[in-house]
Amino acid sequence: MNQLKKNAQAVLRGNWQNGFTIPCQGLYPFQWNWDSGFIALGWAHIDPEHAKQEIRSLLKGQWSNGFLPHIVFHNPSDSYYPGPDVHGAELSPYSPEIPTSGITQPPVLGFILEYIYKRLDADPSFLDFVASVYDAVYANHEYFYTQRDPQQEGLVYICHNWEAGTDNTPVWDFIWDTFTVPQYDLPRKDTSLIDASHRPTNAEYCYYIHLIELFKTWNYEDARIAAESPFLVQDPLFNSMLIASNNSLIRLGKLLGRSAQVSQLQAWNTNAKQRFNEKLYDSELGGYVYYDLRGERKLSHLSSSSFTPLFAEIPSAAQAAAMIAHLDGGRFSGAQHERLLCASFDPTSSLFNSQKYWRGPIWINLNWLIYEGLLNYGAKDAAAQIRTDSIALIEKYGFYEYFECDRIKNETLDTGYGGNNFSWSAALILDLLKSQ
Ligand code: 9WN
Repeated sequence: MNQLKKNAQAVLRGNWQNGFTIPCQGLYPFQWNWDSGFIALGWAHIDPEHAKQEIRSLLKGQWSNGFLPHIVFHNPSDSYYPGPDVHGAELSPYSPEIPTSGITQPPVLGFILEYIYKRLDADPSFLDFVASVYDAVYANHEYFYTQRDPQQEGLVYICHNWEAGTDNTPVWDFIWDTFTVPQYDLPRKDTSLIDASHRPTNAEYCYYIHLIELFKTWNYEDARIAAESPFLVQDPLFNSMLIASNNSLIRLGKLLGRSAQVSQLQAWNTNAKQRFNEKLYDSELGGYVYYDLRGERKLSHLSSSSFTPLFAEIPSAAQAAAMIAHLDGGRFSGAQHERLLCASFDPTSSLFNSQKYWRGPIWINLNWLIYEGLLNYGAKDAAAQIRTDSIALIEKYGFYEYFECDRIKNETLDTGYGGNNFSWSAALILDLLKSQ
């Protein structure tokens, strides 16, 4: 265990760039939004000052309307496509001096602040730090509820697959089917850095780039995006992250005497949790699903995102039991636990692919969220299983970006998938090793 800890620390130190941490050398050479949150939690186990710097650096990219971009381009690099010129965030009147993207990612900062505070045993100096960034994180939540919820129902939308963080989940296939896009010239770098068959296809990338091109023609104006974007989805993972972060900001806000902000957060959350359960729970599948707000239809497929409401304490006991069953002898684990937890997409679906990016492989950040979520509901066996599987994969292969879930295939395999020395895999293993 000690060696594993040392190796995890070495990954984070190796990816540290004097103020922030890149997710992975070469493949992801900038600061990513939700990566940074998980990475900051990892730093809290090594050096809390680095955790604070990580968060401050991310907030340097915040727009004046509260929006927090998915990438902050602190320094130039030509090893990633698309870079700042393609994103063109400067077209928005709200964008900051520093180059950023114009799309966001799951809002994890609120709960990350609370986790770090807990892991540091309620250190008062960390609470001072929380006080110094509280308004910025709150402004980000306010942005979501005022700009990303056109029907004022308590659920916010994402307008790009990269906002989901689960970039090529098969769920998006049903969105891509609804519109056509030009063939772009794609100077991709990722496919020459790692096995191209594990990455999204060029056809999928044309959709990704087309959406960015559309948003630029609208100067990233939210009202225009809400009215016209062909991709407008309510994502159970994204909304769970926002609700969990609301929960944390409420608790931290009480400690800090922020009563007006706490009342507003409580009002958002009451509404959000109720609507989430009414709209995103699929009782036939026994889990939460995505809602296509443009097409006004449920996208009824289970993925690892389906279980993340456990983390935000949204499900009732009965709903939680249905989800736990999928992980403990059900379709995600297999009846004989022939699959390690937790596949990123339903392994019984014809769209499942155990090697391809978000279409099946195991991701450590989702495992961490589900682990913590299972503990919220007292599901100790399933929690222990997902923790053990996560640690075993990293011990066997190293700190890869994603992993094979099939137990038999893992017996003969000698590598993880995607990038190696991947920061959040290291950061969250540090946290999992700490919590039992
Ligand atoms: C696009 C950095 C990011 C993660 C995402 C993951 C991947 C980027 C890409 O890498 O996405 O944002 O180029 O593939 O899907 O979750 O934040 O690690």
